[in-house]
Amino acid sequence: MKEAIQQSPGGSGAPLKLYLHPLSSYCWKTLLAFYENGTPFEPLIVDLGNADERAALAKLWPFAKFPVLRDEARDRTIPESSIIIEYLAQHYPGAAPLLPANAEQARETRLRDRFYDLHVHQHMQKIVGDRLRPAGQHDPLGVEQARAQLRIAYGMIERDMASRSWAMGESFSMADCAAAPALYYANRAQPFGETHPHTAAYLDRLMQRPSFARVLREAQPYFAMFPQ
Ligand SMILES: N[C@@H](CCC(=O)N[C@@H](CS)C(=O)NCC(=O)O)C(=O)O
Repeated sequence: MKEAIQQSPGGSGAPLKLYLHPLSSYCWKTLLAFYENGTPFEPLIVDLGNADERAALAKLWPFAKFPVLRDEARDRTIPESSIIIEYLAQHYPGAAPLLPANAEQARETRLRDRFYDLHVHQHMQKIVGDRLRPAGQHDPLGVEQARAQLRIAYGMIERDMASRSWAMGESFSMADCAAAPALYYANRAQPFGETHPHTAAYLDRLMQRPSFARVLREAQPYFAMFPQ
């Protein structure tokens, strides 16, 4: 596994190791949380096409999906992007709380995080993933169903973002960490720039945010690998 992402301050030797790939949308979501708070960590790039690296990741999380966080100081392995963000908020809090202390607002933030993962991100992955399937094994019905679900989600986001800067209002939160990669790649899979101006403006704000601009900059050398 390589370390090709610029180290966060104090990164090398930091107790937190993040297994990731710089092109992976769910990894972007957790990178945003690290960068928002300047939390030191060691990025470990996993090439899933390499059997040894895949096996090493599967030892930590048998599904061999990233991101996976390893906290050496606490001897804990944490999979799942939302749970990693919650873990950081709990054990390594920074200046930018990504989950509100207020229980009602925290639940609402989790709902929006789920919304972006399940109703945008997942459908985007279905469309993009279908391009990687071997000839003769595509799933046009599944892709059309994913597109229909995305259209519903875009309509809901458009209504919400007409009156707010970020997913939860005026504070950047875990829900925005979920929204940024989901909308970035969804806009490539099923563009919304012409039809959903508030959603497009929200994506622009996300892309201008220093944490996400950094994620995109670091992914740049890998973009040629993205299936068109
Ligand atoms: N629910 C998981 C999803 C993780 C996920 O799907 N990761 C993708 C990359 S964006 C992955 O590892 N794909 C590799 C594979 O499925 O083989 C999370 O939130 O972390």
